[in-house]
Amino acid sequence: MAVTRTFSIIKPDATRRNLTGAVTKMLEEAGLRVIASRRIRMTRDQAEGFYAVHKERPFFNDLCTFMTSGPVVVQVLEGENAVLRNREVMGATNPAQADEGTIRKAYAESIEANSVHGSDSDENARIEIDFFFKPEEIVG
Ligand code: IDP
Ligand code: MG
Repeated sequence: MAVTRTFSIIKPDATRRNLTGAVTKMLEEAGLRVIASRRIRMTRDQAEGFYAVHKERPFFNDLCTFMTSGPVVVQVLEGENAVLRNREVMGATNPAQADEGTIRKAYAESIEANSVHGSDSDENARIEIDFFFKPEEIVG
């Protein structure tokens, strides 16, 4: 298996409850290494651009409002098969369906306020990393 990269966001519901460290600990324990990290307040434009693939979905407007409602922590994660590894430790989108031991099972408040984002493919990981980070900000 190859060492690859993925993109993660610790969402406003988690930063509000001071869970940045707790979420990051679960990522690290899953074998992922934080090789870039920045706490930001997303603008509406950033949220709409980042989630453009979902713009026809009924939850798009609320999702952009939620993602701009408080600080988020954007991160680049590196590890063996990082995209899949991160999706496994994140758990299902809907926390009611998330497995024990996952971040969303432990911390998510709802299907919307579900504590973390993670890229769903290597190609999207590259696009999402480029959306928030310059190459020199990533130190692997
Ligand atoms: P993912 O984050 O597990 O990849 P996606 O389907 O890509 O899930 O959806 C992006 C985000 O949109 C979710 O993490 C969640 O915050 C929000 N979302 C997804 N489905 C719903 C829904 O049915 N209602 C409200 N928000 C949703
Ligand atoms: Mg997704």
